[in-house]
Amino acid sequence: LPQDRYSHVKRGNFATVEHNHLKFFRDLLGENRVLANSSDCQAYNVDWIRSVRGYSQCVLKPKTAQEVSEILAFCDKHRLAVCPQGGNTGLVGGSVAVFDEIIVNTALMNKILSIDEISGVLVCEAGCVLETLEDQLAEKDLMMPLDLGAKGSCHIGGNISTNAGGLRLLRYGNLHGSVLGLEAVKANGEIMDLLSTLKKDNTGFHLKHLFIGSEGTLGIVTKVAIQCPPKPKALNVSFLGLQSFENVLETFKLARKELGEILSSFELIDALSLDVVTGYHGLKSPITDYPFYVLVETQGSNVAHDEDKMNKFLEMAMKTGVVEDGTVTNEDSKMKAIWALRERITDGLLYDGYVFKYDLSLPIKQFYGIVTEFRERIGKDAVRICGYGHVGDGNIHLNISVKEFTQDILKRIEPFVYEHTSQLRGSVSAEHGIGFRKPKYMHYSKTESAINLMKDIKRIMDPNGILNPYKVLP
Ligand code: FAD
Ligand code: 2HG
Ligand code: ZN
Repeated sequence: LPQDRYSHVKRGNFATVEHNHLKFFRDLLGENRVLANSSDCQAYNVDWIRSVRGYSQCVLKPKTAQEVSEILAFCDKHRLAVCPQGGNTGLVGGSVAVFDEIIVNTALMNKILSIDEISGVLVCEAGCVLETLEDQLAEKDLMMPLDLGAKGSCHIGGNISTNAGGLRLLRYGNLHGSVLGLEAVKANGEIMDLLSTLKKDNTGFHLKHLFIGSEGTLGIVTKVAIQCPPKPKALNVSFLGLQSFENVLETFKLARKELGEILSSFELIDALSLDVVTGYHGLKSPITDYPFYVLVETQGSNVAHDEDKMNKFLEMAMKTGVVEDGTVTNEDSKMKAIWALRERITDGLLYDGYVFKYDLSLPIKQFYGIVTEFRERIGKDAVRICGYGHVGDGNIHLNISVKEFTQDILKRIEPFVYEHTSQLRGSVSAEHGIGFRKPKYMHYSKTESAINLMKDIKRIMDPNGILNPYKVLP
């Protein structure tokens, strides 16, 4: 039975969706925005990496905060559990139902409300797709302060709810900094208007932060105000080949020193990660084979100045021998092709079979050690053990792929991977969140008192626990 699928998680004491509930939703949203048969709901029940599957028999597609408010007030009153969903690209199983929770999907809340060309403030609804926002802002010489491989599908509300990091966090910071305000609906249906567009506002507790990164457990984000940087006039991307991880670190140090304020990204790809995209996707690497590759990007406002800096950085890196080969470009199509080598690793890995994913923050010097450690521990029993990620943010993506999932391999990876991270005072979830897959590991990165305070906040904001149950909190 669906409700007995997990030994460690039992279905909560929630009501089951019935005809009278569906009638209420249909009266509120109309026929087309209430999906209530298994085949229509199927795609909304499976996550992007196909690692979890729910049994929701009801997907709702509100268009306004008022509709979200009426849905949640009704669900709270009738003890119906709810799973908020954006683009469903989350990587920790937070965005799909675990059992039969009602899925509230934000796809139709996709209006841009305003773009202020002087202050660079964008106000939009939560269901706007990140790439659409990027395209619209580009017309006004602005850009989004975050970018990730899932940009074509993920929603800004989902990004905020996961506090997504992405490829340029090193330069533009995380969403706790760039989100100026937001509107969210609490579990009881109350609409919280925190949609400030002010840069400075120290009037009391900064409540917006409760919704940034809480993965739909405290409310449904319906609108956002974001500070957007100007679109850079000058862009350069270099792709470098290196012999060792020590050389990667030396190169990072040099990049920070020589590129200074224009450094916008410093990403690592190891050889086995590159094989994923050259092999499965048929992408071409612009340089010959190395154990490590680094993608360095600059964004600035002066073409000649930026090129000078990038060239000087490359010259120094090659002269000292830390970088052995490399290519640099400012041509749009070539930059895109280089970025694809980094962005398409995640979907390529799925062709290996089942993928164990670990999204860790580690002290930068010990950043890659975890990959070598696992190669020794698991060796040929895995199809691939690779590491890539955001060197500039101390965030590695350790991926261990196997032909198919087995408990034996799982036991050889966990809890060791979390213990190791905890011993180094790292984070067991750098940017993807906790979702359904990791609540029981949160204690490796958070103290008991911190977890208890989170539980207290949850009780105050969602006393009946209807919002994303089984997720985040242990
Ligand atoms: P969903 O997957 O739909 O939901 C994610 C979580 O947020 C769920 O818990 C859901 O319940 C909740 N949620 C969604 N919308 C709302 C809302 N409006 N209100 C309240 N709760 C809500 N992440 C990074 O941090 N950095 C990366 O570089 C990165 N790259 C990625 C690349 C690929 C190819 C993929 C597939 C994923 C990547 N991710 C990355 C994962 C990342 O978390 C998501 O892509 C993105 O932030 C989630 O947005 P979404 O709209 O798809 O949210
Ligand atoms: C990235 O940086 C994403 O590409 C996904 O965060 C990481 O696939 C992963 O493990
Ligand atoms: Zn990442």
